[in-house]
Amino acid sequence: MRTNKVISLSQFIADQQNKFPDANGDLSKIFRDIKFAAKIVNRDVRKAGLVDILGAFGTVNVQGEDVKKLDIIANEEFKSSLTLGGDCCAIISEEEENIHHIETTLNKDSKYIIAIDPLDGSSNIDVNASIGTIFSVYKRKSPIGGPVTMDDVLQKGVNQVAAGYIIYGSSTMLVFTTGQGVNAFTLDSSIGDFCLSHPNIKIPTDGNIYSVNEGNYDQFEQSTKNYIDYCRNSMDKKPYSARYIGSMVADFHRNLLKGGIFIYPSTKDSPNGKLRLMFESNPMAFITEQAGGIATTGDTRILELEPTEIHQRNPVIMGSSNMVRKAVSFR
Ligand code: P6P
Repeated sequence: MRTNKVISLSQFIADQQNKFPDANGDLSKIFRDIKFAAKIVNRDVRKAGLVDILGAFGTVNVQGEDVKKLDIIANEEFKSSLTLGGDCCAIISEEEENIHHIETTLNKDSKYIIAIDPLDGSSNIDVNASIGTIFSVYKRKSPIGGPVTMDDVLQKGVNQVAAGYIIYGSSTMLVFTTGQGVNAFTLDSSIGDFCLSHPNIKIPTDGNIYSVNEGNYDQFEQSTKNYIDYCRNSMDKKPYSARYIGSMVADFHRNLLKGGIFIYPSTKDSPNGKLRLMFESNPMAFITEQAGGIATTGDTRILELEPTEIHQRNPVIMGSSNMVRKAVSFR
């Protein structure tokens, strides 16, 4: 008799926790809180077209971008769930300029800090393209119970305890790593839980998909142009395909499963590129490396970048190791 044992996210994390004798379950509770918020945001994303929660909220976020109502809702949802869960002492969010301190009795004595992009790719909300949530988990460096400092939140990507994303696509998936490989869980709405669907994901070392906004071609450095020209005219293997959704989580997830390269390079207008180190680059770089890929600025391993500002940006080249090496060889 076939036994399709369904493994839920909670069961998987509990099992992983058992492998770490000093683990006390706090990280498992962070995932519990993220999972809960993800289900709420998923519900709102799925009904976005029905309830009047679409359209610009009329404000702009710290990035100077129009904020859609779902951005606000998602940000509040994750903050609320992590606060009520009691295991997170501070949050930095792409939607907020400064540190969000959580000083309830429980939270202020916790050791975890969350960096989150609550709804990445939000310009795609109105056109029903896949969007996502991206998160990182860090341990505070200053003494537990004291005020959370900028030094606690501005940590190099190598210090991440965990990183992951939720993609609200044709199905809703939670993909994460705690440094023990990459695993993906698909939301089964019939039981209301995320179930293991893609264990131990490894990104193919090669691929034929390059993902970059070629509308910015004229603004790119010559080395980036040369690599794009190589992909367009490549004669040394089957032709490359250009795929660009404009939602990092969607472009990243496709490459993770099929192989490919994602590039958001520096441009004349944005010398540091567009993607944020703390909210997009670091978590996706951690996942990339754990899946066997490479994540670089072109000059530096992303996870080694020393943050100086909460919302700083950096150029990004990440994906299949052989493709990234080829792209970097043009620099
Ligand atoms: P562009 C979404 O706003 C985002 O931060 C990423 O999800 C996405 O990869 C990128 O910006 C798209 O930027 O300039 O190509 O529209």
